[in-house]
Parts: sequence; C-alpha cells; structure tokens
Amino acid sequence: MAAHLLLGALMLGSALAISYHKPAWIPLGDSLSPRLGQDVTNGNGVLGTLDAPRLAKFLPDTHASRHRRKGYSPTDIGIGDVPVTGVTRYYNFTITEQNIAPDGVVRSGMVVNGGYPGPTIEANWGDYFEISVVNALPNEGTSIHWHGLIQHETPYMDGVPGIVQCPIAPGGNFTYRFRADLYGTSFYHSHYSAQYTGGIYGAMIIHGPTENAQYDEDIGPVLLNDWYHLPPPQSNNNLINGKMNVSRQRCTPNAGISKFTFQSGKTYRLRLINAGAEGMQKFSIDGHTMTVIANDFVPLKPYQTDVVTLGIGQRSDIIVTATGKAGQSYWMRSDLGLNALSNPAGCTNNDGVSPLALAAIYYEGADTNSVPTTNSTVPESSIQSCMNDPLNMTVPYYSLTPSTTPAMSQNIDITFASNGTNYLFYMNNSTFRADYNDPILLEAKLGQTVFPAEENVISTGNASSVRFVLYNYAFTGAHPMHMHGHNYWVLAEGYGTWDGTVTNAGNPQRRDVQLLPPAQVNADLVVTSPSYIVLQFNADNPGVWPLHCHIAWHVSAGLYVSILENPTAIKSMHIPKPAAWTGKDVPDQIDSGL
Ligand SMILES: *[C@@H]1O[C@H](CO)[C@@H](O)[C@H](O)[C@H]1NC(C)=O
Ligand SMILES: *[C@@H]1O[C@H](CO)[C@@H](O)[C@H](O)[C@H]1NC(C)=O
Ligand SMILES: *[C@@H]1O[C@H](CO)[C@@H](O)[C@H](O)[C@H]1NC(C)=O
Ligand SMILES: *[C@@H]1O[C@H](CO)[C@@H](O)[C@H](O)[C@H]1NC(C)=O
Ligand SMILES: *[C@@H]1O[C@H](CO)[C@@H](O)[C@H](O)[C@H]1NC(C)=O
Ligand SMILES: *[C@@H]1O[C@H](CO)[C@@H](O)[C@H](O)[C@H]1NC(C)=O
Ligand SMILES: *[C@@H]1O[C@H](CO)[C@@H](O)[C@H](O)[C@H]1NC(C)=O
Ligand SMILES: *[C@@H]1O[C@H](CO)[C@@H](O)[C@H](O)[C@H]1NC(C)=O
Ligand SMILES: *[C@@H]1O[C@H](CO)[C@@H](O)[C@H](O)[C@H]1NC(C)=O
Ligand SMILES: [Cu+2]
Repeated sequence: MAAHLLLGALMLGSALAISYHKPAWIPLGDSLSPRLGQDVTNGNGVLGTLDAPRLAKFLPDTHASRHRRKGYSPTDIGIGDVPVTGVTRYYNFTITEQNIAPDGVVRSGMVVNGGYPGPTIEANWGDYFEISVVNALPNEGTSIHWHGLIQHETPYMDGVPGIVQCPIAPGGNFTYRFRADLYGTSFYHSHYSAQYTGGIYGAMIIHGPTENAQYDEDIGPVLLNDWYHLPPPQSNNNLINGKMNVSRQRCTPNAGISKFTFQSGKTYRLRLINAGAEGMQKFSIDGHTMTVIANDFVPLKPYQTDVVTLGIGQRSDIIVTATGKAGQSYWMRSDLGLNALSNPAGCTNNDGVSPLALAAIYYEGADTNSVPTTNSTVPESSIQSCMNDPLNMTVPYYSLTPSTTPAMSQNIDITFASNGTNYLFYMNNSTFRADYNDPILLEAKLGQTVFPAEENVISTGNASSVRFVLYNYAFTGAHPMHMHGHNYWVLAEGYGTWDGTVTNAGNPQRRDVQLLPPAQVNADLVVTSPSYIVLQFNADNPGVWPLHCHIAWHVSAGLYVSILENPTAIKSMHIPKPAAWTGKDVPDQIDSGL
C-alpha cells in the first residue's frame, strides 16, 4: 500500500502546485512562526465566545402581511411558493488582507469586515438580501457566492466569476441583491480561486417554518473547518467557529477554544456548516445524541445519530437535548479522522497532529474557564466512513417524486491525470478553466450556444428534467459534489455500474452537496471499480449553474462543469448591466479560476 500512498501524495502535490501561489497561502515564514504574547487575533467577531448571541426564531418584520407568489418557486424546492415579504436586509462587506491567528499561529488571511470568520448574515424566508461588497485586496479580484440558494430569476447574482460575472476588480465594488428563497443554514464564501480558504466566508441563516423540529433556543452557526499553516495539501489544525488551540504545550501560542453554554433540560438547535478547504468532518458531542432535522437547505424527517458527517459545503441542522446536569461541562468534537495519505482508512489529508477540533459546552453553574474531561461516545468505525449517512436514512420532510423518465440523462466520468506538467481533474476528458472576462451567462443571453471546450458547458436545452450519473475513477478521496441553483435528488450511490435502482423512489434524498466516494483500487493502483452517485433535478430554473467538487484544490484543478439550463429562456431574461465587468486588466489567473 506504501506505493499507493506515496503516489497519492505526489499526485496531489503536483495538482496543487498551480493553486496556492497567492497571498492567502504565503505564511509568515517557511516554518510555523508562532509568536508568544499574541498581538494578532481573529479581529472582529463574537462567534465562539460566550458573547455570541442566540438567534431569534424570526427577525423583526415590519411587513405583517405575507403572501405567496404563485409560480415563483421551482418545483425542486418542495416547500411551495416563496413568501413575498417586501423586506430587504442590508449588509456592507469590505474584503481585506489581514494577519490572523485562529489557533495562535499567525498567518496572512483574507477576511470580511476585519473578522474571521466573517459576519453572520440573517433574513426571514422570502426577504431580499442586499449586500454591497468592496474589494480592498491589493492585487486580486474577488466575487461572493451565496451557497445553496436557488437564485430563481437572478442567476447573475450567484457570484461565480467567469460564469455569471467578472471578478470584482481590486478597488472596485459590486452590490448583490437576491431573494432568501430557501430557509435554514448555509454560508457565503468567495468563489474566486481558493480565496475562501484564507478566510472570506461567514454563516448565512434564513429563518423559516420549523414544522419538523421543536427546540427552545437557537445556538446559531457552528462553523467547522480544516486549517493550514503551510501550503496544502496537508491541513495542520481543525477549527470550530474559527478557534482551536495548537497544542497543550505551554511554549506554543494558543488562541483558546470556542465555548458554548447549555441549560439542563432545554433543547437547542445547532447549525453545523463545513466551510473548510478539503477535510471531511465527523461532528459529535460527548454523552449527547443528536437529532438531524435538515441537510443543506432541505428539512428532513428527523432521525437520531451520535455522529454527523459533513463534506465540504454540507450543512446539517441538529437538535440536542441538554441531558447533562448543572455544573457539568462536555466536549464538542469535530474530527478529520486518520490522515488519508498514510492510512487507507482515512478520508482527509491532515498532518495527523491535530485533526480533532474541540469546543467546550458549559452547563449552568460550571466554571467557564475549566477544561472538560469527557470522553467521546462515538465508535471509531463511525469516524472512518468516507460516505454520507445512507440514503434510506435521510428522507425529506416535504415529499417530492422525481420523473422516472427524465428528458435528458447523461453520464459524466471523473478522472485525475497529468496533462504533461500538472495533475488535473477531468470531466469526460475535459479539465475546466474559467474565462474571467467572458462570463458564460452573459454570452448565453446574447444567444451564444457553442462555448470553448475548456469551459465545460453542458446545455440541457429545453429538457424539463435532467439526470446525471457521475462516475468517479479517481481515488483521491471523496468528492463533495455541489450544484448551484437546485436541490438535486440523489437517486442512488454505489460502486460499479448503476443498475437503475432508486433509493426511496417516491421521495429520494434532496440536497445541494452529496459525497461521491473514491473509486476502489487494488494494491497496484488499478481502479477495480468506479464509484457513482446519480443526481436528478427539474430544469425549471433558467441560468448557468456550476456542478463541481467543493474541495478547494479539486475545483482549482478543473473538477467542474457548467450546466446551461434552458438557454432559450435565458435569451429573453432581463439581466441588468453586467456585474463588475472589467473588460480588461483582469488580475492573473493562477488556477481554474474557481
Ligand atoms: C453601508 O454603507 C453605507 C455608506 O457607504 C451606509 O450609508 C449604509 O448605512 C451602510 N449599511 C449598513 C447596513 O451598514
Ligand atoms: C462603488 O464604485 C462606484 C464606482 O466607482 C463608486 O462611485 C462608489 O462610491 C463605490 N461604492 C463604495 C461603497 O465603495
Ligand atoms: C488553550 O490554550 C489556552 C492558552 O494557552 C489555555 O489557557 C487553555 O487552557 C487551553 N485550552 C485547552 C482546552 O487546552
Ligand atoms: C475517560 O477515559 C479515561 C481513559 O479510559 C478514563 O480514565 C476516564 O475515567 C474517562 N472519563 C470519563 C469522564 O468517563
Ligand atoms: C437502509 O439500507 C441498509 C442496507 O442497504 C439496511 O441495512 C437498513 O436497514 C436500511 N435502513 C432503513 C431505515 O431502511
Ligand atoms: C460523457 O461521455 C459519455 C461517453 O462518451 C457520453 O455518453 C456522455 O453523453 C458524455 N456526457 C456529457 C454530459 O456530455
Ligand atoms: C497543464 O495544466 C497547467 C495548469 O492548468 C497549465 O499551466 C499547463 O500549461 C498545462 N500543460 C500543458 C502541457 O497543457
Ligand atoms: C476519454 O479518453 C480516453 C482516451 O482517449 C477514451 O478511452 C475514453 O473513452 C474517453 N472517455 C470519455 C468519457 O469520453
Ligand atoms: C425542444 O428542443 C428540441 C431540440 O432542440 C426541439 O426539437 C423541440 O421542438 C423543443 N421543444 C419545445 C417544446 O420547445
Ligand atoms: Cu473533489
């Protein structure tokens, strides 16, 4: 197996050679540059501290009358028409470079409004967000994506450079305006190269119905992310709400850990978000079971578990009952598990030093400076699965049945190979590269139907329902496959060739990110069986929608296609003055662009 692992490391290293030459990835020194006596912190922001506010069930709403706009919502939402509230929630973002020290180790980061993680944005379902973004980075473009939203009728607000807009130039600004068209838990992040892995992200919470869940208090976002002191591929730490100690040794600087409070007997909603670069998270709370009520923006028939798996870009809303007693404290954990490069059972590339993120939960009366002493109650075997929970467990609360005879059905093969100088990912033999100055949506609006091969455009024409069978021939870890503009159905997952069987055919799992496991290989690194997932959606949301791996390094290396949905409807769509069109002087593109 050693040859396999060494080759794996080399392949990933080469793939990454193209993707980290940017300020966010240049640490202060060649080795860790720990400073004693911290003078640099995460800047503004209260997440992870005892001052973090509980969230309200709904934001104050000055417009009492809510009506539903018929025909507004695409059918794959499954929750009826979106309410029209007449309310807009305004935010201002300024993007800057800044040194941060989430775990006590100082490095250069990129942040929103001077804080890491960025500010939490909130709306009620049906409100508009209006967010002005100023790019104060010295020499990089930027662009902000609102992860998981449908963007029905506003595909040009999806924030993906080269696809629906040009990058916001350094010194420039752009105002995003879009409806909070789904409800639940998500995040916003830069979609420009791997920029968000340097810190340009924050939680996005949309308040809506809670028919499937009863709880007393909303703890709010619990952001989970792998963290790097040095260039990838190996992560060096793991953070909860942007905090974690580096080590327990006193000579090493530590930033302290995130803290939460529980009151015995109450029930809490926690909004788990994997906002990391590469690492799959296994979340648990010692001595407490969790009830999962939503995956991504899709409410579920609640089910209990003692560990929640989150690939990059995935979210899970959970309810936890505070079964502990006054004065007690417990560990909250999020585990990246074994290092995949040195252990075939691992799911994540970490250096093995600190894959386990910890945060403290203090019951009433507990000393909030004490260190919990609880042990994990999760079996090791549950930590080492590189799959999401089985599809027969994750049943949407609002039932929707996909067509058994979709108008369009296509396979896409995912491979990892050298182009002569770099290892890249290929979708049906084509690796993706964005053209920042020529967004696909704007060309589609002008009637263009044929695109450069490297833009990986797949047109669905006027098909009403579309199915993709994704076959993965790469064994570089599970790919969290994210689609913009839709909650797709996940009809099936497995190894080999899909036999047409659908799990829960009347109401299959829906979400916007699903883990596609690695291919199976033998000891000689020959693929013995590809893995697959089968995705389907109703094509009633004209636009250009990315379908890509959410691992930052993988989309950087081309694991990406653009779904051009209903091009005829795009031609007659009203698209305001192109977003942040620079025309020329686009900053250097160091990777696929996304
Ligand atoms: C955003 O900034 C503008 C000034 O540039 C200010 O007028 C406005 O009130 C700010 N909005 C918010 C929500 O802070
Ligand atoms: C955005 O850019 C426009 C055009 O350059 C400028 O007039 C405006 O002041 C800028 N707004 C902000 C908030 O920087
Ligand atoms: C984290 O580091 C801080 C500062 O060194 C220390 O006070 C605290 O006890 C550490 N916490 C844990 C859980 O190790
Ligand atoms: C945690 O595990 C250690 C080692 O097995 C054991 O000594 C300790 O009592 C356990 N703590 C609790 C609170 O169960
Ligand atoms: C889900 O499927 C697995 C095997 O395919 C089976 O063992 C399990 O009982 C099923 N669970 C439910 C809830 O149907
Ligand atoms: C990918 O290639 C296969 C085999 O040539 C083909 O059947 C399929 O249509 C292609 N997929 C797309 C989306 O073009
Ligand atoms: C291989 O891909 C890299 C990264 O996209 C590119 O810079 C290089 O020119 C490509 N090499 C060849 C031989 O096409
Ligand atoms: C990709 O290219 C290889 C080598 O030319 C070929 O064998 C294979 O069929 C192609 N795959 C697809 C999906 O087009
Ligand atoms: C859909 O597209 C096909 C092929 O382009 C065309 O033959 C058909 O007439 C179109 N159907 C509708 C309803 O527009
Ligand atoms: Cu991937």
